[in-house]
Amino acid sequence: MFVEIDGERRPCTARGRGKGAVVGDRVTVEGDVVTSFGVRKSELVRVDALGDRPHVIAANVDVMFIVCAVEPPLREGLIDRYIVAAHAARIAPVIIFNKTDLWLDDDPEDEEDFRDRLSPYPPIGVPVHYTAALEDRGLDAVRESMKGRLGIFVGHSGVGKTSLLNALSPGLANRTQELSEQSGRGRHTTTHTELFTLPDGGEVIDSPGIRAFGLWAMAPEAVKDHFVEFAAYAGQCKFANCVHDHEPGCAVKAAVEAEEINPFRYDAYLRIKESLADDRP
Ligand SMILES: Nc1nc2c(ncn2[C@@H]2O[C@H](COP(=O)(O)OP(=O)(O)OP(=O)(O)O)[C@@H](O)[C@H]2O)c(=O)[nH]1
Ligand SMILES: [Mg+2]
Ligand SMILES: [Zn+2]
Repeated sequence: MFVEIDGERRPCTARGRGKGAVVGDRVTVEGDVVTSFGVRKSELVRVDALGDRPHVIAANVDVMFIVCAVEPPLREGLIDRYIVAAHAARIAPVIIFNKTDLWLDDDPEDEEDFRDRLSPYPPIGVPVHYTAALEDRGLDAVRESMKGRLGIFVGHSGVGKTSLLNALSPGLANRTQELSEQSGRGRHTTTHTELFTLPDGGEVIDSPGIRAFGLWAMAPEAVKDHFVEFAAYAGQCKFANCVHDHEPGCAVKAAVEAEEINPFRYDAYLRIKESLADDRP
């Protein structure tokens, strides 16, 4: 692993407890050996490829930048899962919708459609920033939300996470490019998770794109606690342990019917809850 010491990146090995260190950890180094890491203020966890073991992706993250784009196709389902994971880990979620150059030049209806689909998020406290990384558009708001914080870029492969990083900090571009070329692939797909220090202050972790995001160790009954818009109604449900599904006298469902809660978000809730129930042994 690489450790940044006084602004310099050094290759290190790990021993003992140090082997558990992940990107974002503040580590203790003896010589070039990582021996330990500090108490974490947050852990971003997901299920590994086999679907059963928890895997800490990053530590100490303050803000999760959920990157999506005009293409590959926008999937709100993935955004909703990321928001649940962020909330569970006490990480602030922010959405970045990238490649807006592809809509602005083409079809105005396209733009309206995307803005519409992302409209449920700001009211629940998740800002949406519209960017075009390749044209350096919309990045100031993103820079502002990075200051003094540790952020992570997550989202599907090809949405432009690494391009955003390069646009935010042209100084970092060269090195990222270099690494990509070394990998010898046609596409500059990110293959490992790495932390970058931004010149304007703040740090950001670039991570490889993923297809799906497994929520580890979350009981289906707990998912409701991570849909913040339910909170104002949940206390009025007939049953104290209501999971806002088929129960009679459910105030959350009533709020959905009255369109006080966004029906798409409610559907996302049911889907996530059910997917976790299916996963149970
Ligand atoms: N038109 C347009 N293309 C973009 C923009 N940002 C990125 N791209 C292109 O989208 C492709 C993927 O960009 P990357 O930055 O490698 O995407 P990534 O999210 O890092 O992908 P992974 O590392 O595989 O997860 C590249 O061909 C970029 O040039 C943008 O704002 N507009
Ligand atoms: Mg990348
Ligand atoms: Zn209810």
